[in-house]
Amino acid sequence: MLLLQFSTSHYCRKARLALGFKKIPYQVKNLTPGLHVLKLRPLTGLTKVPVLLPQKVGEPRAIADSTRIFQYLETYQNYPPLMLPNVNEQNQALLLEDWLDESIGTATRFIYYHFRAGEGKSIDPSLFSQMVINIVRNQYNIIPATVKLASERLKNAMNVLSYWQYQPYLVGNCLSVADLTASALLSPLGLIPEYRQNYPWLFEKIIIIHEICGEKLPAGLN
Ligand SMILES: N[C@@H](CCC(=O)N[C@@H](CS)C(=O)NCC(=O)O)C(=O)O
Repeated sequence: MLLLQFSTSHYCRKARLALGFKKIPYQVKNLTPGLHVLKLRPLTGLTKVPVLLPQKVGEPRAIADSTRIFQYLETYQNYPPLMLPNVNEQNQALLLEDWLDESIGTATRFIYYHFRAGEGKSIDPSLFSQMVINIVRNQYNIIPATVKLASERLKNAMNVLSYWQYQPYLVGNCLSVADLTASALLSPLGLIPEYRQNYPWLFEKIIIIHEICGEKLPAGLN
């Protein structure tokens, strides 16, 4: 299998966690932001990574979107399962996945790029890195007012998810789409001292799940 990705994308990390959890061998191809559209649009009709190419006869040519990739991988190889056996618990896990994908993953993007352009500029002050950061900030309208909204949203998310520190899994008795999604989409916060200080339990969970999935730890946690 081949995963088309941006190396820094937390949604691509989500797909890698699932591939690693299921121990499915794969390769990655890092696309160049901007030029990625030329490759992706003809393949999927969409413009976002991750996109998974199964590269096998009888399998779909391309699967776009991390949620669809999870669903595909579950049918491709159901063990170890990503979906929970109890229907109510599985629905709860899917709800958490969707909330994390659509709301929280975008909020972490705002906080992360704001940090990298300001307090965290010294992590990579190179002209190229700052140029990429500024392109992303413009693309998503990352300005102080939207960053404030994202920060409030994340504070609420931490309250909602805080029960996780007292139990091994977000839903039910085994690892699910919810744990993998939270680990990937909140991982960019590991670089930001304020979050590491306030929510040490979150980063303990992120580290454990990365170890289970055989995925390299995100920056700030290694
Ligand atoms: N809902 C999508 C979100 C993926 C996403 O936002 N990808 C970003 C990178 S983190 C992207 O490809 N952006 C480029 C673009 O929008 O053209 C998923 O879960 O896969």
